[in-house]
Amino acid sequence: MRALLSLGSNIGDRRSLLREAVASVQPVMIVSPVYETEPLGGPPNQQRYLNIVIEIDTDLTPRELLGVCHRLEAAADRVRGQRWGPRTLDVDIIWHESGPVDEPDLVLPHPRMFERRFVMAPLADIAPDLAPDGWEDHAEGRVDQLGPL
Ligand code: A4P
Ligand code: MG
Repeated sequence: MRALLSLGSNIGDRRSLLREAVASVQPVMIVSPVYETEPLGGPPNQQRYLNIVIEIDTDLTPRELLGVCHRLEAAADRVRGQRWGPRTLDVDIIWHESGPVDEPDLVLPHPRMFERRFVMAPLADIAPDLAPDGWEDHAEGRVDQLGPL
């Protein structure tokens, strides 16, 4: 089944952290261009993020995939502190072909994706079918495309 993940990093060697995460999720079908993005939410004076979206082909259920996301974050030595605070690696599930999920600790499609240019710009590059017309008008935050990972 098709699933889309959003990855972001704003501490450490951001590009290497994204590369290592992508290399350890298999099979990855498509990797978006890398975007450098303005931090949304959280404390002031955070570094800019690097963000990507990837499409994977998976037999995992959304809940099993959430476990994979948390393992990838742990492998990047992420320390959970403040919500929306700086992080070595954040991996969110954006969308899963099996359909919507609405549980306390897992909501799909990701409820905040349409407001966030750091998700929508790379998503629209690789999965335009999931980006509704006019998304540009509803998404906030400045993003700059840097090119391939
Ligand atoms: N959770 C619920 N739904 C999902 C889902 N679809 N995918 C739960 C992944 N997780 C989901 O996340 C908290 C809990 O959300 C998870 O344990 C999971 O059970 P977290 O990663 O521990 O905490 P967080 O990331 O600080 O909170 P949250 O709500 O996930 O924040 P966001 O919305 O992910 O925002 N600015 C830029 N430019 N780029 C970024 O990547 N990221 C964030 C994080 C804020 N600002 C950013 C960026
Ligand atoms: Mg998260």
